[in-house]
Amino acid sequence: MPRIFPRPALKKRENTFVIRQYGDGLTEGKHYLCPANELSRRNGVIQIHASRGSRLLQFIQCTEQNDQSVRDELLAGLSAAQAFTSPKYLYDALGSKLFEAICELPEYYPTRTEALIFKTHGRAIAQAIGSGTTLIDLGAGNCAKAARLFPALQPVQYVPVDISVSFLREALQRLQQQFPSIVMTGIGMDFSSELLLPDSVRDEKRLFFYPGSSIGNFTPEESLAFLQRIRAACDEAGGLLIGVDLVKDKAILDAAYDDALGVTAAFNLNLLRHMNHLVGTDFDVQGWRHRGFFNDKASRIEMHLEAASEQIVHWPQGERRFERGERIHTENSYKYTQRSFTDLLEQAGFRKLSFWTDPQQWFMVCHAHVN
Ligand code: AVI
Repeated sequence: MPRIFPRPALKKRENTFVIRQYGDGLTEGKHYLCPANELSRRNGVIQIHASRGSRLLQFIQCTEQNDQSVRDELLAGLSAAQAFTSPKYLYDALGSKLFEAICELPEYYPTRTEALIFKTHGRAIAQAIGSGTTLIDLGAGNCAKAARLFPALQPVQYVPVDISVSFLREALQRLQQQFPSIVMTGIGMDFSSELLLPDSVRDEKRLFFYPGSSIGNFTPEESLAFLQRIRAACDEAGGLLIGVDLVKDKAILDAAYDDALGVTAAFNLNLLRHMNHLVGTDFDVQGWRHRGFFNDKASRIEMHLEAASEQIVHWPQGERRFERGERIHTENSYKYTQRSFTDLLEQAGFRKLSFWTDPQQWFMVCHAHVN
């Protein structure tokens, strides 16, 4: 256990990290400063030295946000011949709320269809996995989807991972009270590019949980690399539980990503506000239109922002002119068949695959073993 200093005792200075730690007699909800010599770094991952046996609710911020690399990435995309942004920039605070609203829309079937599959086949899914897992929830958000699995799965440790530990704090505190026997470790990490977990995450029987068809937001090449990283992070008893959206009628897909209320449009347009904040661009949101449609050749939904009239966008040290009708490509959401996703999993080295689907075969939950 590190000695952890309550906030008044230590001012933030170079080589200290603000960490938050709860439970085991420590005051709940306080921030602590932890001197660098009580943390270690392995390949850039910041770790707190906490004893494995202690029942702690622990939060670890692994990936450090680098404002300059965010600016460089966004401006490179904005300046490309075909302008693009990574879909991760759709999720500022407002974007995350708009995404939650999308999940409630009648047109957006994935969330409720996946929930139906878990409800209908929960017992069979838990049987395929077995008990005693280290449940690693990638993109955990409010942790609600994984929490529904706790009674059936009885994980030994629950490890929600999201871009920032602060997103996880409230949800995890609540869950720890509800499930006091599960060790909980919240991790702040951009897991889309690396998956180096701190030592306090058990190696044994890791089950990576990636619901919501978020795998669809990677290109197939990125998906393969991501699945390979997951496989490499598992021991012999490890596995993956993943939600995958399936190819279906174009009209259903188009409506899911261009709803009548315009919530998906707001979600997409909000990216421009987020960019103005991150890189100092002067996008005028009213000058842009949402486009969301299924591209059946590429088997993916594409989201774009289209200039409604000529737009000149400025930022410190640069500008770009967009003709009327010119687009910024903001997101892809790939749709798979059971066959195409099986191929991807097998290529990544997974075995013994099980699939569960809904009566309309719109969505699929899949469990895959490492061995
Ligand atoms: C988070 N992800 C799985 C959603 C999707 O369906 O691709 C994001 C989204 N974009 C528009 N609507 C929802």
